Amino acid sequence: MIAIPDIGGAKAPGYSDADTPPPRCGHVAIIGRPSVGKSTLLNALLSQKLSITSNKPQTTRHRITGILTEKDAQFIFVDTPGFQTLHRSRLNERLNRAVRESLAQVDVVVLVLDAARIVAADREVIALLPSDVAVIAALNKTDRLKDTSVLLPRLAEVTQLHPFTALIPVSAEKGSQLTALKAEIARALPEEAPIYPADHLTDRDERFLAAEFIREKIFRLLGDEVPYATTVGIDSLVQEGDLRRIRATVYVAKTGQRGMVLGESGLRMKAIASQARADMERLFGGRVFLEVWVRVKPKWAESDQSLTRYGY
Ligand SMILES: Nc1nc2c(ncn2[C@@H]2O[C@H](COP(=O)(O)OP(=O)(O)OP(=O)(O)O)[C@@H](O)[C@H]2O)c(=O)[nH]1
Ligand SMILES: [Mg+2]
Repeated sequence: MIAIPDIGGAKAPGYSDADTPPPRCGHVAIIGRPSVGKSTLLNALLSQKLSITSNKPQTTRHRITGILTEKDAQFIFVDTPGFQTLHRSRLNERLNRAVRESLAQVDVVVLVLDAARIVAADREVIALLPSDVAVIAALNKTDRLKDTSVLLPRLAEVTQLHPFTALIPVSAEKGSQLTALKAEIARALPEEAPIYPADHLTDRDERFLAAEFIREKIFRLLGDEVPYATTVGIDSLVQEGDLRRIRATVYVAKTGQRGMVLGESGLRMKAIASQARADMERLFGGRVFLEVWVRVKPKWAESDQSLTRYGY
């Protein structure tokens, strides 16, 4: 469990000054096809960079819980991998399973769509929606719409696809309409006492988050092939005062990919490590010494045994 670092006034409000506990609390799954902005939306809702994002589909490979505690409600958001059916692989089967499992255990679903267009892949996700749970459609990336007059017919189109509780156009990147989205989610949450203390941010530990930040830089700094052949393991994480010493290994599937991750004179690896370290220091609230190795592990994504070992 990682708590929100104290970065001067950014702490979530506590309950100590309230006489009664907040009346609403529940799990909110964020689902949608790849690249619609689910993880960007989670981070925007939390005002924290917790879940990794990139312009490549299937960046997220795990369920990640992000907890937001406000005066009247505790939202336990669950970011999920993009649901996809185009590419079949062992890894994708596990990612889709994670989406299905998330849907089985939630109080509210936020279905993220791209406000610009609804495609067949969105309909496949909609087909998974449970009928007994409130589903709110968030039409994301409204900042990208050149002509906002498309929004009205788009909302009419989306209404036909499922009995949504609400439809909210948002921009996760610009942070617009998030208050309206949160208000709709809160209305659909059960009246329950909070499950987590007010300052808890996620159920994931620092080892997981450290590996994810490294994976994000690989997605952002490498081309279209290598990120999908890559996973990251944390060999050790030792805390000495406010310094964390982290040793990580990037696993690639083929020898040639190792050189691509390292880059000429190791320069790409240097950029990956230094950007990942900056994210870790921000989230963990202390200094990080990061050492990253690259190893070839053929077919890591194709055997159930190694997928389980790498946390999928
Ligand atoms: N312009 C704009 N871009 C956005 C917005 N939200 C997300 N993006 C971009 O869309 C891309 C995908 O965002 P992610 O948050 O990684 O998408 P995701 O749905 O989590 O993707 P997967 O985890 O791969 O399924 C990134 O390049 C984001 O910066 C938005 O509101 N406006
Ligand atoms: Mg994601």
